[in-house]
Amino acid sequence: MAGKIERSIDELYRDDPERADAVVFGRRTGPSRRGFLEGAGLAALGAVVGGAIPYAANMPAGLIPAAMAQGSAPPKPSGPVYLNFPGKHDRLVVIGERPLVAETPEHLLDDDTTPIEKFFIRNNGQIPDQAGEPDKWKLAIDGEVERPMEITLGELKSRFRAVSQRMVLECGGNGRSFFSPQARGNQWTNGGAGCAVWTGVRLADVLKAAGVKSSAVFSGHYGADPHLSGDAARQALSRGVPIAKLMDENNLLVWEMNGQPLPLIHGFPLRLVIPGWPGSASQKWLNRIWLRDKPHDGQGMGGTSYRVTINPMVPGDKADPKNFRDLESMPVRSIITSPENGHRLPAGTREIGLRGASWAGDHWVRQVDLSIDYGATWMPAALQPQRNPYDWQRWTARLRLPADGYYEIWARATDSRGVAQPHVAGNWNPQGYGANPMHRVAVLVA
Ligand SMILES: Nc1nc2c(c(=O)[nH]1)N[C@H]1C(S)=C(S)[C@@H](COP(=O)(O)O)O[C@H]1N2
Ligand SMILES: [Mo]
Repeated sequence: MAGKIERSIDELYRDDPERADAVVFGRRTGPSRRGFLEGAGLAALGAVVGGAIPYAANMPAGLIPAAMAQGSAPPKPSGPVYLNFPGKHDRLVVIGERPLVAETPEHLLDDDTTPIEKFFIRNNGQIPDQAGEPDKWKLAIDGEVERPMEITLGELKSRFRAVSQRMVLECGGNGRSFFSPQARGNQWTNGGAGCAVWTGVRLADVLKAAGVKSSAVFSGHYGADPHLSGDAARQALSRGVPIAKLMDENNLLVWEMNGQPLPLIHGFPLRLVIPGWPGSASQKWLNRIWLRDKPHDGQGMGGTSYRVTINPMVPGDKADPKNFRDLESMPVRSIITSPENGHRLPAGTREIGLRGASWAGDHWVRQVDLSIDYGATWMPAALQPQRNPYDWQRWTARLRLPADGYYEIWARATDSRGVAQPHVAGNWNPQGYGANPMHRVAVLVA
């Protein structure tokens, strides 16, 4: 009988989290959904998560226990589909097959520098074939410049000074699966991000050589990947940024990743890296930068693409096109990279070591805090400095566990402006940008 209740709660959290919550926490009405876990609900939930819950009194209703969910999205009953792709780790999770999109589970982001095999993949179109000599690859810079140019990769390497910087690349939709109701698009958890060492020349040096006119206000980026339909007149993706961001010295024209030639899937032979903003600005297979006298209107600009609301909207409502602005700097985020969600420790363990990473778009992270009691108390992590702007910041912590049982460890980062991660994804928008709720992992001491 008890077994039946446990199984059904697990299933219920998958199928109908709201009802599962009502069953476990008791039905609550009124402005606060805060439930109190006791009696039959506590026993049933304890059985499902595999142990007593020392901080059960603090457990918030309306949040699926971390043992059963990554964030607030219920897991697929069928489980994840793992990527099978040359040179890639076999535990990257496929989010889409066509176009190919794959994310890195948080625990695989545990390296200081994300290895190529673990780096996420995001395509909007087809993967181009790449025959030919990389140094003969041509990049056009045209539009609002004094001297339009067509420059080869070989000339970029010989005419400009190369630099290497470790920087985060993050998909604009990272965290999208945490939105409720579900937003349209790839259902990323926190794994649409990685931090690699990028080698290339500064975009600003090259643009200065072309002579940026005062009429240039925006860029438009183009790549060689065919549109999914195969229609040669259509772009898979063509985004751009305002001129002030474009001229930032941290933007690179990149041909090496972690000291290796850029892999084809990451844009070989040449890509842009425009750190801190949605990854979609970092064009792969880059062959043209068009400087424009007005905001770019390429594929992926306008409407609700890569755009967030100006004033909050009712989740799920029809979007008012005038209420949107481009998503610029990515929001602050931290992830626990060790232990993995669902980690078990032997009974009697009273201390746990944690590692993680944190980053904050154009900003840096000034603090990461951890909680094992559902946010009642917080402990600061030891946070490492950045190597260079746009690097992520690794952190470590040791926490005391007062008793055996089921814990959720929550991580919350605060950026250099004082903006912290929320408990749940806010500012819902139709295509799901900017979701950065705290990451949490379940740990069982038993
Ligand atoms: N040419 C081209 N560049 C592109 C894309 C694309 O579909 N085509 N996707 C963009 C998006 S949305 C992201 S998040 C990053 C992902 O880079 P990665 O696949 O190297 O991880 O590439 C960007 N550059
Ligand atoms: Mo993206």
